Order: sequence, then structure tokens, then C-alpha cells
Amino acid sequence: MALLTKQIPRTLTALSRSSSFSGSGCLDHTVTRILEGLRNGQRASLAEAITLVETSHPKKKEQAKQLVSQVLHDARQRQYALGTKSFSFRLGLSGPPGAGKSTFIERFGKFLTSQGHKVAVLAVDPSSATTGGSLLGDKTRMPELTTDKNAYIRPSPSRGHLGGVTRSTNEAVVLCEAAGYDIVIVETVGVGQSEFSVADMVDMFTLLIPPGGGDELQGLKRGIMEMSDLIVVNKSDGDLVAAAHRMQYEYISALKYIRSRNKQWKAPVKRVSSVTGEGIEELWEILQKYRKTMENSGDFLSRRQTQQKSWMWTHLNENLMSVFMQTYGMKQILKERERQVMLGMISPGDAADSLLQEFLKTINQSK
Ligand SMILES: Nc1nc2c(ncn2[C@@H]2O[C@H](COP(=O)(O)OP(=O)(O)OP(=O)(O)O)[C@@H](O)[C@H]2O)c(=O)[nH]1
Ligand SMILES: [Mg+2]
Repeated sequence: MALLTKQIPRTLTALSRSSSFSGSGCLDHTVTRILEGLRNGQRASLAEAITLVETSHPKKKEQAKQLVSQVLHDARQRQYALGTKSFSFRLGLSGPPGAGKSTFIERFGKFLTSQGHKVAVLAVDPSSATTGGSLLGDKTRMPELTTDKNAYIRPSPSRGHLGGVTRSTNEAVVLCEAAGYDIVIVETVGVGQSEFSVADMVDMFTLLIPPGGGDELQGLKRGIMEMSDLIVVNKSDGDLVAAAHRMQYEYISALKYIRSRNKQWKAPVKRVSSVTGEGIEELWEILQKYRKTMENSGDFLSRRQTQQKSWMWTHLNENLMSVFMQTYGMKQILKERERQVMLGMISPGDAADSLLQEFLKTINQSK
């Protein structure tokens, strides 16, 4: 009992200590230093800041919270002054392996920096837990963008579960913006749930596909098409032009039966070549048109607000689970309930109810 009563308050105090939401107050000196670097657009500070939000070390987590809250505070000030004009453009990019995402980002990113933009590229890699992330290899596929001083490429965090990755990527996006990047591209391989998470953190979600047999279209998850604000058929060059045309028409007809996410915007299907650069400039025009349309209808802002809300839920879920798991004795009880559920001795619903009861009982006893 003594152990138990010690454990609970510690967990809860840690949470309450970290939940100040002022954005000012007494800042840790590391946070002050990074913040200064971010405000000056220093890449090293951005890298350090993102590493901080990816950490699971308690003290650094606390610093990360201070940093993010300060950065969001600054962003709010900019928004008061300039409205949605102060917002960067967050572009999600998903597509099957080998579709040409890296090649596309290299080409498109270089085009954007040549237009005076600052481009950040983040990756959500669902396989990173086992492979250690793929953007490392990707850097060699983005040789020019990697060395461009107006671009920042960040390999994906290697977390064990998507929830953590989503949360830290969300935070990485705002950190990039704080460092002056006005275009943030969040890339993911179209596997599992990762593209849904990405779609939930960007202003525009783009699906990039290679030309190929009709099988791809049938195999493609319908949900992804519903989420897409733009579909890009890549590799429309050389021998692949005819196939790219066919792919484009197939997608245009398929989209007729899919309800678009937005009343104002029907997802266009465009062909590009990331190798020759054909269609890249036109794509940028489409992105600008999209932004204007969304801003005028108020959807640009409301989509971000909804995303903020779901981001809060991600935090809450993670925090609750963390308190639950750290509560003295819960791990053992959890193991036991899992065993009973697997053997069919107790139903999953009853097991969950009993776990929650045990948890609340422990919390109450510790008061
Ligand atoms: N012809 C042609 N080939 C392309 C084009 N874009 C990419 N490729 C080629 O397609 C292959 C895969 O390109 P990547 O850019 O690595 O594709 P990816 O989608 O990033 O692949 P993963 O990271 O494995 O998911 C490479 O051999 C590229 O050279 C294009 O526009 N035209
Ligand atoms: Mg790639």
C-alpha cells in the first residue's frame, strides 16, 4: 500500500506540473536557446527542437512541452495580426512504394525553393519501428534538395507505434513553421493507417500514383481517394505517357462515384513527370487555387481547428494510457486479464470494465 500511495501522486503530479498552458512564464534555458534559434530560422535549432519532441525522456519531454506551447503562442500572435495569411501550407503526400514520392519531392521542392519558398519535408513511416526509417536512403534520392539551404529534410522518427509518431510529427510541423518554413510536406508510404494520420494533419492531401495496370485502382483503398484533395499520376514521360493517360482517365471516372470531402473542391487528377519536371509548375498553380478556394470558404481555418481538436484527443489518449500503465499494479492485472480473455474465461468487454474499475479503485485509495 505504501508503494502504491507513493506511485499514484507522483504520476499525477508530473501531469499537473506539465499542464500549464500559458505559453510564457519561466522558461527552461535550453528551451529559450532553441526558441531563439528557431526564431532566427536556424536549421540546427530546428533539428534539435524536433529531436526534443520525439523523445520519451521525462525532463526533455517537459522541455518539449514548453517549447511547443511557446511556439504555438507565437503562431497565435501572428494569426491575430495577419489572419490565415500567416499560415504555412501543409501538404500531405502519400503513395505506394516506388510511386516516385522522393523523386517528386526533390523536383517539386527545388521548384518551390527557386520561387523563394522555404520547404520542410517530414516523413511518417509506418515501418520505421522495424527498419529504422526510410528517409535516410531517401536523402540520396533527394541530392539537390538535401543540400539546398532553403530546404530541411527530416527522417521519420522511429517510434514503436503510430500514435507517438503522429503526435511528434504534428509538433514537428509547427516547429518547422516557427523556423520560417512556409511549405511543409509530410510524406508517407501508403501502407496501413499512416495516410489517415497524415491527412489529419495537413491542409491538402495528395495521392501520388505511378501509371500501371488497372489492378492498382481496384486494390486502392476507397477511403484514401475520399480523403485526397489532389491525385497526381507520376512518371508521365517516355514510354509511360500512354499508360499515364489511361490511369488519369480511370481515376477521373472513379472519382465520379466518390463523394468529395469538400463541397467547394473536387479533387483534380493531374499527370506529371518528376524526371522531366513536366506538369510541376501547373501543380503549384493548383495548390494555390486550392488554398484560395479554401480560405474564401472558411474551410482552411476550420480544417485546422478540427485538426487541433483531434490533436488534443491524441494527447489525452496517450496521457491516459501512460497514467494507466504507470499506476502501481496495473501491468500485472493487465497481463492477467489478457490471459483470461485469450482463454475465453472472461469477455473482452468485461475484462476492460474490470481493468478500469481496478484502476479507479487504486486512484481513489491513493487519495
Ligand atoms: N520515368 C520516371 N521514373 C520515375 C519518376 N519518378 C520516379 N521515378 C523512378 O521510380 C523509382 C522509384 O522512385 P522513388 O522516388 O524512390 O519512389 P518512392 O515513392 O519514394 O519509393 P519508396 O520510398 O520506396 O516508397 C526510381 O527508380 C525513380 O527514378 C518519373 O517521373 N518518371
Ligand atoms: Mg521514397
